[in-house]
Amino acid sequence: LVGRQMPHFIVRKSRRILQDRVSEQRGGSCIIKRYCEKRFVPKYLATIGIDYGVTKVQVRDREIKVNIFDMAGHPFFYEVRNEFYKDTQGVILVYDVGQKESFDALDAWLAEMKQELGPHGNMENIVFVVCANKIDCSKHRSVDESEGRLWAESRGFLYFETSAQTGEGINEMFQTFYSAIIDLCDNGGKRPPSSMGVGFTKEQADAIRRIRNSKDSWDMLGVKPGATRDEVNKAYRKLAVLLHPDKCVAPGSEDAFKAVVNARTALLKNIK
Ligand SMILES: Nc1nc2c(ncn2[C@@H]2O[C@H](COP(=O)(O)OP(=O)(O)OP(=O)(O)O)[C@@H](O)[C@H]2O)c(=O)[nH]1
Ligand SMILES: [Mg+2]
Repeated sequence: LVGRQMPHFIVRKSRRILQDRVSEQRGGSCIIKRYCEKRFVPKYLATIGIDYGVTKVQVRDREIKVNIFDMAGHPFFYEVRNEFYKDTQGVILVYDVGQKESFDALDAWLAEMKQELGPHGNMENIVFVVCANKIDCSKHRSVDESEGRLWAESRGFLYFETSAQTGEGINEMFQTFYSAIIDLCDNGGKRPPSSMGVGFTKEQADAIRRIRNSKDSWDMLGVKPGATRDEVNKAYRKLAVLLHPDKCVAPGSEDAFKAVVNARTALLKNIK
């Protein structure tokens, strides 16, 4: 079951097979190692199934015992990790800022957790933190900070930029994470109001995401190709009101607003 309990030759063979799945090597285990052992191992040692560890930490005036379950990212281990979602108080979701697929996979991780918790499971009572990891490799970055932050904060999750290699952001992330879990427990299992309001709406977050992923100017404004001037202007006005930098504080709103202005200008040039 747990990597360390398996015969060595099976672990070695499994690791060899998993080595090529770069998009799943987000650095989850390295983040834990950096925090607990203050070191970094560049060689990839895939987690086999699940690894478990216990540590004691000081948070504010309390000493708390933390049980860490480090899950393997590979789909192959689904049957092993699905047993470990219940009774979770906090989740660290990790993606590699140089691997867009690992960022896109965050939704599937949430879905997997939701499914395993079942209809009575309540994700609202769990603290989530998103780690945008490997920020030391800035040259290869394919998911920028505003995109990651938007995904996290629009769901009421914490967001941190981290590097398990240099240690950047790791301690701050864990301390904030533990603090939030303690606040949640002290609050009877409900998120305190301060961490719920992020200052922007889901509609704004969805619009920014849609604009980023749009394939052309028509798509960006949400109108059909060949739409009339009036239709373009109407769609433009709606988005401009929603995303105007004076009104919208969501990460990436300024760029989205500029993109919408440019899309409208480009479209109107070609519409008689
Ligand atoms: N440059 C850089 N490399 C990192 C960082 N974190 C992890 N790595 C490398 O990324 C690879 C994967 O790291 P792991 O921590 O094993 O990834 P994982 O998410 O636990 O992977 P699975 O156990 O297969 O789910 C390893 O080769 C690490 O050395 C980082 O912050 N910067
Ligand atoms: Mg791992």
